[in-house]
Amino acid sequence: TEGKTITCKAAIAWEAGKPLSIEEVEVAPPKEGEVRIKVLYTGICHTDAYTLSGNDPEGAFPVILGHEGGGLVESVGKGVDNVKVGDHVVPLYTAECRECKFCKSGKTNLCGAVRSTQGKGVMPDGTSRFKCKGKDILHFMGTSTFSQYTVVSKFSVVAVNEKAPLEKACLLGCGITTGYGSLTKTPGIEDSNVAVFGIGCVGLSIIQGARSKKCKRVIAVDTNPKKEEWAKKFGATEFVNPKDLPEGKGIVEYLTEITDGGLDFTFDATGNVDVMRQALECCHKGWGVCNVIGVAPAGAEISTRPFQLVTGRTWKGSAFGGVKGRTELPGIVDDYMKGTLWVDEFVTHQQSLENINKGFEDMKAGDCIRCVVNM
Ligand code: NAD
Ligand code: AHE
Ligand code: ZN
Repeated sequence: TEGKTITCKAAIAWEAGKPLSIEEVEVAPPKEGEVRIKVLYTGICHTDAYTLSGNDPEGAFPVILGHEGGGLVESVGKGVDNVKVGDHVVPLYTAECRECKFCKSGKTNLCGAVRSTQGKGVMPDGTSRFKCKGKDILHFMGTSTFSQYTVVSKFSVVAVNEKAPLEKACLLGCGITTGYGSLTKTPGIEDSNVAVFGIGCVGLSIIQGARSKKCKRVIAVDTNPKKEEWAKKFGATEFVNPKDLPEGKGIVEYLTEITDGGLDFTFDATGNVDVMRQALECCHKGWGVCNVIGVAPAGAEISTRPFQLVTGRTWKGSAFGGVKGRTELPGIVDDYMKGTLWVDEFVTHQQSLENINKGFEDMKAGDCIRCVVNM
C-alpha cells in the first residue's frame, strides 16, 4: 500500500546552534522495507540538544531531530510485515533486524543493519524522504520524530499495546527505557549495592529498575539538591550531593567509606567525563562494574589509573539500556500498563510543535524531567 507524498509541519534544524524553525515539509511515501509514521507525541532528550549544539561528531544539517516519539503507522512499503497501518508504534533509534552479526550474537542490542546510513542522516538506500523549500533534509537517528510524519526502516519500529497513552509512552523511545533497561538487564544486579550519578530521566529510570530488582542500597548522586525528593520517590535509599561533603572529602572517598569498600554497580547518567571517572573509582575492588550511559561532548575523553582496572573494576557502557527494541520494548510497555514501571510522573512539561524551542528551554531548567511535544 504505497501512498503519496504528504505535506505537513516539522521542526527543522537548518544549522547548528540556531533555534529550530517550524516549516512545511514534504514527506515522501515509504519505499520497500520502510514505514511512514504519523507522529503524535515526542519527548525532547538531551541528545537532541547535543546534536543541535553542533557538538555531535555525527551531526549534519539541515536535519529533522527527535528520537523519543510515539505515533500511528500511516502506510508501509513493500516487504513490511512487522507492523501494519494503524498500529501504535514507537520508533527505535537502536534498530533490530534479527539477521546481522550483532543481532544474532545474543551479546548486544546494537544492530548493524541500518546504523551506517542512520549515522549519515539518510535511509538505507542512501536518500532522504524529507524535502523543504526544494532542499533535501536529513534524517536523525533513524527516527526524526520532530515531524508530523516521518519515514523509518522496518527494523527501526515496534508496535506496542494500544492502551498505552502515547503522550506518555513516547518516553519509552529513549530516556526511560535507557535507564530501566541498563539496570534490569545487568546480570547479578539483584541484592547488590548501586550508585546512580545524575538524577534526570535516565537516572530516575535506573533507580526504578533497582527498586524492581530489589537492590539493597540505591545511592543517588546529584549536584542539584532538588533531585533528592525525586530520587527518594522513585526508590533511592540515600541521596548525596557532592557539593555538601565536608571540605576536602571527595565523592569517591565518601562513597567508598559508607559502603565498606565500594559499590557493586554504578551508572553514569550525567555525560560528564569527570563523573564517569568517579563512578568507576567508587566501584568495589575485585568486582565493581561501572556502566557509562551519558553522552559526552565531542572530543571529551575518559581517564583513570590502569590500576583501577587491574584491581578488578570494569568500565563498560550501553545504548538504549541494552534493550532489543522490537523484541523487548512491548514487554516494557506492559510493565508500564501493569503499574510496575512509572512513566506518567516523568512528564513535567508539555509544549505544542509551534513552541518546541520553549521545550528545549524547559529541558535546561533544573525542575524539568521531560518535556513532551504534542505534534
Ligand atoms: P538530565 O540532564 O535530565 O540529567 C542529568 C543530571 O545530572 C542532572 O540532574 C544534573 O544535575 C546531574 N549532574 C550534572 N553534573 C553532575 C555532577 N558533576 N555530579 C552529579 N550529578 C550531576 O539528563 P538525562 O535526560 O537524564 O540524560 C542523561 C545523560 O544520558 C545525557 O548525557 C544523555 O545525552 C544521555 N543519554 C544516553 C543514552 C544512551 O543510550 N546511552 C540515552 C539517553 C540519554
Ligand atoms: N553520535 C554521537 C554519539 C551519540 C550517542 O552515543 N548516542 C547514543 C544514544 S543517546 C540517546 O539519547 C547511542 O545509541 N549510541 C550508540 C549508537 O550506535 O549510536 C557520537 O559521538 O558520534
Ligand atoms: Zn535520547
